[in-house]
Amino acid sequence: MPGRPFRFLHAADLHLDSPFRGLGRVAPWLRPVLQDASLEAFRRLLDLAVDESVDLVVWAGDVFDHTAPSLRAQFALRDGIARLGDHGIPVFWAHGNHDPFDALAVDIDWPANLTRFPAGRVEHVVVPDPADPAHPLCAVYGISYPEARVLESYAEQFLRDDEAPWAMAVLHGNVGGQPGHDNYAPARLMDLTTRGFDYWALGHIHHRAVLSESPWVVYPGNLQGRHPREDGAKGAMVAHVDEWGAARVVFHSLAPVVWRTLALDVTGEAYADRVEERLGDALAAAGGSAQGDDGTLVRVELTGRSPLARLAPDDWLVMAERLSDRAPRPGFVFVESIVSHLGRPLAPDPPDGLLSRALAEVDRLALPSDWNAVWPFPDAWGRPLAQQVRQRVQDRLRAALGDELGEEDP
Ligand SMILES: [Mn+2]
Repeated sequence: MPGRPFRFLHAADLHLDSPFRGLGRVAPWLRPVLQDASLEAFRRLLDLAVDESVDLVVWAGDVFDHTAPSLRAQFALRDGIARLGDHGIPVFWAHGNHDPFDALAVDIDWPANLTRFPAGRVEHVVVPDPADPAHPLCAVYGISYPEARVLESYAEQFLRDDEAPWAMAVLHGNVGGQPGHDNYAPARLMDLTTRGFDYWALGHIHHRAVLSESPWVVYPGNLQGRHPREDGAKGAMVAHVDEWGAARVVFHSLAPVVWRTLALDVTGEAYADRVEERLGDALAAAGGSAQGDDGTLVRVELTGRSPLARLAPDDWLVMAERLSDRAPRPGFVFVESIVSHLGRPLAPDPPDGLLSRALAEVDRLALPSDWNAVWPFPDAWGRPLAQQVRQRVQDRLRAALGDELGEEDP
C-alpha cells in the first residue's frame, strides 16, 4: 500500500560553538566570524528544515563539541528545536562521543518536540502522519553513547520491527574502520545493510560519504569545517521519500566559511612577486567557487624547486597578508597560511659530470636528416624534427638524472 511521501533532514557532527583549531593566523576582524560560524551554519540548517517543510529532523551525534557546552550553544540549540516545534517538526538526537548522554552537562529544559535516544540501548519512535495521525509515516530507531569511549558495536542492537513502516536507524560510529577518526561503535558496512532498514543516518566521520544507496547508508559530514583537513562544502542531507519508499538524497551546503587547500608547483619561479601573482589568480578562482556570500579560508601548499626555498615562514606570512582580505566582506578570501615545501634548485652538473657527458652523447647522436622530410613541421622554436627529438631525450635525461645530482648550496 503506498504511503504518504515525506521528507527529513539528516545532519551530524554539528559541534555547536566549536572553536577553530590549529590556525596559522587569524586577523582580528575574522575572529568573531569564525566564533559564530558553527552557530550560523545551525541557523541555516533550521531555515533549510523550515523551507523544505521536512517532516522530521535527525541528528546523528556530536551536536555539542564537548560535555560542558557553553550556555550560548545550549540556548542556540533550545531555540532552534523550539522553532522547529513551532512548525510541527519533531527532532531526534542520538548522542555521540563529544556529547555522550550520561556525561553531558545540560542546563536547559528541552522542548517537547525533542527525542533523545537512550544511552546504550536502541529505542524506536513511530512518527505519525500529521495529516492522518492514525497512520505512521516512518519509524526512527536510535541509540546514544553513555560515555565518550564506546568500543562495542551497536549495530546488532538494531532490530527492525516487522510492523514498522519505512524505518531509519540513527547511529554515531565508525563504519568500515575509517582512519583519522576514533574507532568508536565500530561496524562493517554489511553489518548495517543486512538489517532491513531503509536508511542509516550516520555521524562521526566528518567527511561526507554515501556508503550505500540500497539501503541508504549516509554520512552527511560535519556542519562547519574547523581546520584545513575539513575542507570543501559542509552541510546536511535532505531525503525525499516517495509513496513507495524510494528515497532521493540531496546535499545542502550550509557552512558560512569553507576551507580550501591550494597546492601550487612553482618550479622555475625565481621571483616572489611572480608567485604572488599566480596565487592571486588561483585565489580569485577559489573565492569565486564559494556560494553566495560564504567566506573562504585558504591554506596554500607550495611545492617544486625554486630559489625561493630560502624564504622563511615569516616571509610567506607577508605574502599571505598581502593576498588576504583586510576587512570583512561578503565572499571574503583569507589566506590562513602559505606552507612552503620548496626544495632548492638542483646543482648544475660539472662539465665532466655524468649528466653533461650523457647530454653530449645525445648531441653527437646522428639522427637521419631525412626524418625532417617525413615530418617537415618545426616546433614552436623553429627546430626541425631531428633536433626536437634530441631535445626531448636531453630533457628526459635531465629529469631522470637531475635528482641524483643533489641540490644547490643555499
Ligand atoms: Mn564529530
